[in-house]
Amino acid sequence: MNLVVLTGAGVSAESGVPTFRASDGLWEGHRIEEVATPEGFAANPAVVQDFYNQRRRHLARVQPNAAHRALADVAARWDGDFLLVTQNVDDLHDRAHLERPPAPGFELIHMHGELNKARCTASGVVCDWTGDLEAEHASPHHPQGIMRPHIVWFGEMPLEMERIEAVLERCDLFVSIGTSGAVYPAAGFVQSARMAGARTVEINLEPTQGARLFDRGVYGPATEAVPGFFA
Ligand code: BV8
Repeated sequence: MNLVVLTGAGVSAESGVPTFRASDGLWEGHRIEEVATPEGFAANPAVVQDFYNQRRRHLARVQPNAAHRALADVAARWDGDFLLVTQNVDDLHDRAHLERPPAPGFELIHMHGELNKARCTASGVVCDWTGDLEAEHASPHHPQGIMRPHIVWFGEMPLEMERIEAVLERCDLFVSIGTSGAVYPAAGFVQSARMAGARTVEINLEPTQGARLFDRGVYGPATEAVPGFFA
């Protein structure tokens, strides 16, 4: 059986990583356009680099939770193909799979990039980066480039979309975990899975706007609902 799991900020919430839809609509005190768009970066690279540096430093202080570990257990014992596509830019899934190595059919895709990576704006070279990035941090790869966060901002194409769509076309079970379904194209994956004839399940703290698109809903904190569902 081919499994696709899509995760969002809700899977990392109980690790202490803030979700996006805070009540005030701000994102850690910033308007999204200011810190998560190419225009915002061009206008004020120092504000954007600092926004990501703060999140990078916070990430170093948190740990994977029972939901990340439950998915790593599934990946270790799944005997078909299992694609875990996350919208999250944290490395909590990566760390959970390091602790519990996956079976050969497993693949993890960070479709919106990764906090602990940076990219040269001139050459596109991506490298691991866990320190602070200064506003005009010169690229070690390319004399004309500066380093930017390896993050997919609004208006930018998510990563590995062809691969994700090819896997969704032969999906048997699609499970969405901890995402509000507010952002496309990720929010459209459930429709692609349904077109492929997959069973679809939403696991979230509470029903989302898109709950009716799923065959089944499992509601509660991810650290309880995810291990429970895959037990
Ligand atoms: C693109 C990286 C095209 C940044 C992110 C109008 C209509 C439709 C689409 C658009 C439109 N106008 C613009 C668009 C496109 C736009 C979009 O969808 N905008 C939205 C706002 C309408 N999308 C894009 O721009 C995307 N690119 O379309 O490119 C293109 C085509 C060709 C060529 C070039 C370009 C790119 C979007 C990527 C943006 N980057 N992240 C960073 O992290 O710094 S988005 C960011 O927000 C996340 O990655 C995630 O994708 C998204 C939503 O967040 P969630 O993960 O769902 O988190 P949220 O807080 O919303 O929800 C948390 C959920 O968890 C809730 O349901 C809550 O109930 C639950 N929860 C909370 N606690 C728990 C829990 N569940 C369980 N247990 C708990 N304890």
